[in-house]
Amino acid sequence: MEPQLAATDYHMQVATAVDERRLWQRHLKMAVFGARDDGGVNRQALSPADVSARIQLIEWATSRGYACATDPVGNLFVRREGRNPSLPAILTGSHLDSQPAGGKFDGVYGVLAGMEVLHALDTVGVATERAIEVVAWTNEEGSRFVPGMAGSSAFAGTLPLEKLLATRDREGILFEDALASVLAATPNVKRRALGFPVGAYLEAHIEQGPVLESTRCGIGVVAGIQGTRWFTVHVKGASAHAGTTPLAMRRDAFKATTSIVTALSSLLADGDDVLRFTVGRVVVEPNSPNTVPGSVQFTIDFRHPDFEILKKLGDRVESTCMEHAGKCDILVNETLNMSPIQFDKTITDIVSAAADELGLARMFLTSGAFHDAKSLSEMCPTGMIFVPCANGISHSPSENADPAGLAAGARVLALAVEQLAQRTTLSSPGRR
Ligand code: HGY
Ligand code: MN
Ligand code: MN
Repeated sequence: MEPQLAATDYHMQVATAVDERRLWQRHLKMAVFGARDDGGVNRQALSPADVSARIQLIEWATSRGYACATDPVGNLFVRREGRNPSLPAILTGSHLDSQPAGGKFDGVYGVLAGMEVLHALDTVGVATERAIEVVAWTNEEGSRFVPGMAGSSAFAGTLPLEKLLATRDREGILFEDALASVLAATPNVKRRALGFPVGAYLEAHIEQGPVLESTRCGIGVVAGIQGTRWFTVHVKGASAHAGTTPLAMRRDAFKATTSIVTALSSLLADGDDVLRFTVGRVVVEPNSPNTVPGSVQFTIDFRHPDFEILKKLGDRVESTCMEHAGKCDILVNETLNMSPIQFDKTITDIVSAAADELGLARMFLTSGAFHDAKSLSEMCPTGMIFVPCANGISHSPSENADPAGLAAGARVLALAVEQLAQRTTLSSPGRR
């Protein structure tokens, strides 16, 4: 029995025009930029590898006649024109930067799936009312320049441009200087102002968790994103000789850090295993085997889907550090405070309908990871589509996905984006 073709059978043509093989090959090509010996990727924001990935995206875009543009924080846009240029474009995309020991799919999938949407609409010859722009947001990961989602936050106006440009990485390199080298490497890309009206935003991403794979569900309709709070803690003691300094005279910054992290682990313990608490970066100085550490800087990544819990416990982080600092001085700096968000019902309905039209199993889920879609949700109807990744692993060289799964997500994205691009009126954000 032939599957019932959807009412608009050009949808099936568009979905079919998404090319699984091209999508997969482009992932392998992008994985060359920042390739690690262990099969992972180190393509940190505004690095030479990031520049190469940007140049590759621009090449694919210009070979199809799309206009490219970049803004004052390096967000990169690929535009397919619509019939009505006065209507705000539909944006889709994600990020090209990766973790230092990242994988081949986190972020880049959303950019390449967006390019498949443009390609498929061209192949079928579908004109849309609104323009569609594929975007690669700058510095989503936040591992080189803190905080994450920096480019999309600056675009949405929630992170001041001057503050971002003045941010330094751990080598002391200014974001502004690193960006200048990126822009210099792409001189022919049109410059545009920071921020512009957006009709709607839809981002495709690997789930980075085990739910879809374990439930054999190919499409995640993302209902929202849990909240995240980031802190950097500086524990200041005194360097001293490891052999001659009595313990009673020490201001050992590392020993103080162990007490602090133990206390934070108690504060942020959760028998239901919903709360997420990570100390991912620890810098011990002077980092010598026979010198008592005089300084430790460490990071706190705390996440929870419930606003009240995030607030109540997050607000106790600083005092907990102070209470367990011993003879050391403490400086706590909150670098990210992102409340949990719910995505627009308009968007989740369209994504659900697109998955149904393609006969793909789908389920709602909340994202444990943050994404640039959080920034866009402040300014327009926004949503996300997840696809499974192997064993739910991400932020790891063993991150993996399968070609058919990636293509299925891109097909749902194509139908959903096309539908949004045909609508001359779209609700403003916040109408859930
Ligand atoms: O950390 C995050 O949630 C994102 O993957 N950068
Ligand atoms: Mn990501
Ligand atoms: Mn990531």
